[in-house]
Amino acid sequence: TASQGIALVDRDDDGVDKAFRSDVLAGLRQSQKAIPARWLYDDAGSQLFEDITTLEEYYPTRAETQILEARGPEFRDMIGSDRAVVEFGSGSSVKTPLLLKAIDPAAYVPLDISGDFLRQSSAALSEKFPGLPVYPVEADFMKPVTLPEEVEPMRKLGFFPGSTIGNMVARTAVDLLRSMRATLGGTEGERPLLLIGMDLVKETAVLEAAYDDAKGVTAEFNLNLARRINRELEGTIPVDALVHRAIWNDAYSRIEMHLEATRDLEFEVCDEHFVMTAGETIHTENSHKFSPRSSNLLLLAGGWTPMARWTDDQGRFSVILAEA
Ligand code: AVJ
Repeated sequence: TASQGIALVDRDDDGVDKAFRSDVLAGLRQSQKAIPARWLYDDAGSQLFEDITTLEEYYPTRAETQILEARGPEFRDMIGSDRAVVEFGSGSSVKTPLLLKAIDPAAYVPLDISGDFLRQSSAALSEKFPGLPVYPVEADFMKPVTLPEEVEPMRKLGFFPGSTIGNMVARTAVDLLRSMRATLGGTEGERPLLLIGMDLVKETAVLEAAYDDAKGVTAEFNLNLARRINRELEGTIPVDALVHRAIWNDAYSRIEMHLEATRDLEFEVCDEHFVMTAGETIHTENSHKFSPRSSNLLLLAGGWTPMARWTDDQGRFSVILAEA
């Protein structure tokens, strides 16, 4: 595609990521300070997230992996082997090989905004599946993406595991689902399919523990955002004066991560002055949790008709197959 080989990050003369700077400054000017969750995932943040997935309290990765392991034959029956699997956000995880092993698809097309990450995970997958054509595409999948012409004639299966959809507010999630439809194309008789992971509502204590683990790895993941701001945006945030909070917002059916000021404090970011009073927070992430009904409603609003759903043996997490 046109974007292949071209870095998608727009930097100023000092090497500062312009979108990061404008998101942070705009977010810190709000009365409820808030920074989009995507900025949690620099190299250190991505590594910390990988560590989170192995924690006792963090059940989603294990629950979804169990579903993908157990349901392979059903996936193969419903999806077939003639499709190209298009993964939104190329996983370094074990989930992708599980799906590829189960359905033995015609091609694999990982989409990712980070070219480095994309090349690494594509190389690892090609080694694991020597006969599988792999066509990595460096792209922002929040918008419709033009796929390589080799896969154009094939029917598509979109794959979006991890309940990443849960990080978006409903309006953004619907926009993404519609973009996915556009990316995957298809006609009346050639409808694309989507296999999507969506985490389920459960006991508040279980949810809050999953996002505030005893070892403090999730706290480090959250605090890393403040460190990243200090590092990349000439920030003077007193990180020692912030604490990690994971709060269940029942009205919005989501876990919220915040960084809370333990005292009145002041700091600069890119020469702009900010103040926080004790107890005030910076909202850093939403992780929406779904019921079977709310997940169906969201998918339908985004142009997808649910066809089948699976949960792990403890009913914690769901994987849904939907048709455009
Ligand atoms: C990768 C976005 C699905 O919301 O569960 C884990 C991120 N944040 N612990 C999630 C996350 C804190 C995770 N997602």
